Amino acid sequence: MSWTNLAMNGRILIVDDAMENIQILHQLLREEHDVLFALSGVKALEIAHNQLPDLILLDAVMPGMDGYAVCSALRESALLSAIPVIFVTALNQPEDETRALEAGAVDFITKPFNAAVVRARVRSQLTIKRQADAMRELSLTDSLTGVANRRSFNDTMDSEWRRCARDGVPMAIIMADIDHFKDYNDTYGHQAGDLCLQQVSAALRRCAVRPPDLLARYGGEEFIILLPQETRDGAEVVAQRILDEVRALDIPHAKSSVGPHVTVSLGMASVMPTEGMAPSTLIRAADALLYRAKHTGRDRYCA
Ligand code: GH3
Ligand code: MG
Ligand code: MG
Ligand code: MG
Repeated sequence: MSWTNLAMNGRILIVDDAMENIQILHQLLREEHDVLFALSGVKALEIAHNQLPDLILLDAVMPGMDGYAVCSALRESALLSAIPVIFVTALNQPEDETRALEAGAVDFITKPFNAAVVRARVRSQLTIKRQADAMRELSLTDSLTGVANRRSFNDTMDSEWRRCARDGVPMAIIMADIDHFKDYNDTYGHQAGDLCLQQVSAALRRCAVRPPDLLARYGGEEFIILLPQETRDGAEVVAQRILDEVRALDIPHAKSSVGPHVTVSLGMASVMPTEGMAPSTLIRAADALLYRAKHTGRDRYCA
């Protein structure tokens, strides 16, 4: 797929306090894009949260929350800050445009506008947005297994930690490390090792299935599973399921001291997060328990 194709069929939110202005833009864009609309700044933020549009066309002058305030609020939201905003307004002074760009807008269109120019500017911003989304996705994904990478894990861990602390709910993590994987590579070759990593990560994925759960590749043959809002008992059930799923893959490993198939060892730690405690304390605890699982025979979890 080319970058140009990626720009088609965006989801566009039009924000204006006058319905006739919304209708004009809707006419102009509806053939190429899905169009949503809001008649106030407050409503615009609500729809943006629920529908995550690819682009927002924003009026500047509106009663209550004006376009500049909407734009600033979008920039401050972790969820919404990547959505590009184009001002579409009758304001036409350089100060108005400067103020919009300073508030975080990517473009500024003054009325009366030319339809073809508006369409072209919309397409161009959608293309940039898609490229940025694709880059972001790449930067957060492990290329071998397709699961989240360590950077992505750290970001999610930090935000889920704060959420659990705020909501007063527990959090668990499981560290998983393939047993005798160096011997596996030495026996079956590095390509077979890569395939094994893909199969094990798929098995782990089947064990962490609730929406807030996150599986990430933490290091070479080490995975980490974040289980927000999970109790200690619940996490032990997940750990046991992981051991079973990996055994069930039945991948031959003749040199393993536990085999003759591929197994994993797990460290599981859980805690009631608080703002004053660092998420790394939980990771260190799971790591120490993984070490214990390794030294007490492998193919088991320690909690
Ligand atoms: P233990 O049971 O104590 O965990 O032993 P181990 O051999 O699994 O542990 P060790 O840390 O000594 O070896 C990890 C191996 O994982 C060595 C490394 O070559 C291999 N490895 C790391 N990343 C990859 C990868 O992307 N592909 C393949 N094929 N192997 C990898
Ligand atoms: Mg207006
Ligand atoms: Mg290992
Ligand atoms: Mg290891």
